[in-house]
Amino acid sequence: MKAQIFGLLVTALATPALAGGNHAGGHGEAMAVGEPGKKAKATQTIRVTMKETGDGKMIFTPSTFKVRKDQTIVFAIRNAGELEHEFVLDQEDKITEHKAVMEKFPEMEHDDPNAIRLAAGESGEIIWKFTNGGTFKIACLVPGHYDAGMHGDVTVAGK
Ligand SMILES: [Cu+2]
Repeated sequence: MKAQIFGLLVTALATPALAGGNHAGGHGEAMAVGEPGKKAKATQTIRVTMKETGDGKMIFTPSTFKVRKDQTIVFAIRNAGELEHEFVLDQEDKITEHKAVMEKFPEMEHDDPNAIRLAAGESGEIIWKFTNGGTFKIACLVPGHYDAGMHGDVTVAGK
């Protein structure tokens, strides 16, 4: 239900260029960034910490990732900060759309396989299979957090 509402909001907010565009995937089809993976197929675990810093920034550590196409990764994510944070993995234009929706509707929660929201001190994981080469983003879309530094790049090698 929440996911459906989110989909409608994103559609409503999409710019004409995006709405009329021919971006890979399209509505209801495979995501360019990949698909939920199976833990038994994972070949690497990447530990990621989310936190605020003493000088007012918010960060992912590490914030750059290099993986290979068709690799399944376990992202073991820990919120070591004092605020709630989230880890969203997606292509850059989807992150931008989602960020705009979150700024309008900050209470919105989502329940997507490519995202996890963690309270202070909590840990969780996302198991993801990267099915396309390219550069993708991770981000925290709690309003203000992206602009405080909470984003990073995932480079997927291979075509
Ligand atoms: Cu955050």
